[in-house]
Amino acid sequence: METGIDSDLDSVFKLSGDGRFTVTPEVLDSYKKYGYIIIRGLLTAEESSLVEEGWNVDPYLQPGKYPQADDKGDLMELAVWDDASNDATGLVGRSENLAGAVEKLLGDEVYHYHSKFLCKPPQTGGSFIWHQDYGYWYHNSLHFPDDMCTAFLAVDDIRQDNGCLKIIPGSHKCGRIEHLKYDDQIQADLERVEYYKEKLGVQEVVLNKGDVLIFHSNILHRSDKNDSDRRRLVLAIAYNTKRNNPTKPHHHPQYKEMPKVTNDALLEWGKNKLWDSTKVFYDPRISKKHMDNIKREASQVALPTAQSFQCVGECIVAIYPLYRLQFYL
Ligand SMILES: O=C(O)CCC(=O)C(=O)O
Repeated sequence: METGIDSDLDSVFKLSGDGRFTVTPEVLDSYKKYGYIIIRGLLTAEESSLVEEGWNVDPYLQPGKYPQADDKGDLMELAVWDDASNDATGLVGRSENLAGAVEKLLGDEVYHYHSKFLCKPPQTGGSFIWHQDYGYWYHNSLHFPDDMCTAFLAVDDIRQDNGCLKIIPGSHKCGRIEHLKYDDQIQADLERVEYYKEKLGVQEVVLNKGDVLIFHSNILHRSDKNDSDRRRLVLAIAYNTKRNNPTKPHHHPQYKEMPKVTNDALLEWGKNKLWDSTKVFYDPRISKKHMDNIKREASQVALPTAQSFQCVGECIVAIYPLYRLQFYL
């Protein structure tokens, strides 16, 4: 069952008249029930454009961009960094409206685990397979999935045709699902995913520029290739709580205080646009090495791959002459 019309979405909220977001008991209940909330219009068009400049023109970010191919070779462009920073992206991630809401949803002080821009260029931007973020974060010595979430901020309008996120609402209640190796890809156990899809439905998350989806680290999600002529740019900010400090150091940070800023800090920054030279961008080779380790540990699931079809084909070609031969014997 796939839904996806805007009005079908549960868990959708907006700012109050004074531009603040409040986590009311209803918001909290919704997050606990569905594992996500959407805040419409977290950023105005002007604020969203400042974030977009982070991707387009931040001179420190440009060399941090790297391509990532999906299983079909379709390319996305990414940039990943650990420190929240003092420029456009960091000031959104640290804002009272966003970081303050996340603290209320998770019930503790939060820190910046990492941020990334995910750009699906028109026509070529690749897909993501079914996974839970905690399916991977589990391997980083993090123990409490309820203490982690991602804020998925739409920097462009995101529709079905440019690769919107698909989520299974309520799947955070299924706990961490085994992530298995299918061919060369690590995905959530697809037999279980099929069951949850049937039981809970799939929600296509259509967002307007400036909207944010905040989702639990165990929500199952995926997205399709960008088949449109429009780019799909997202800023995804991952948060962790102070009390869930990873028990072993790894390639993302341990707890470090993340001072919050007022909601107008982004527009103030926009007056001078001083890009933060201290941001350290992630080397994709580290994440490749990390994923290779996870792959080594994961169980392989046999799939009818193109290779096995080819193998069956070759057998038929080999056996057919023998079959014909019997008529002559
Ligand atoms: O950008 C997307 O569509 C999905 C990204 C994602 O799931 C991830 O980075 O874990």
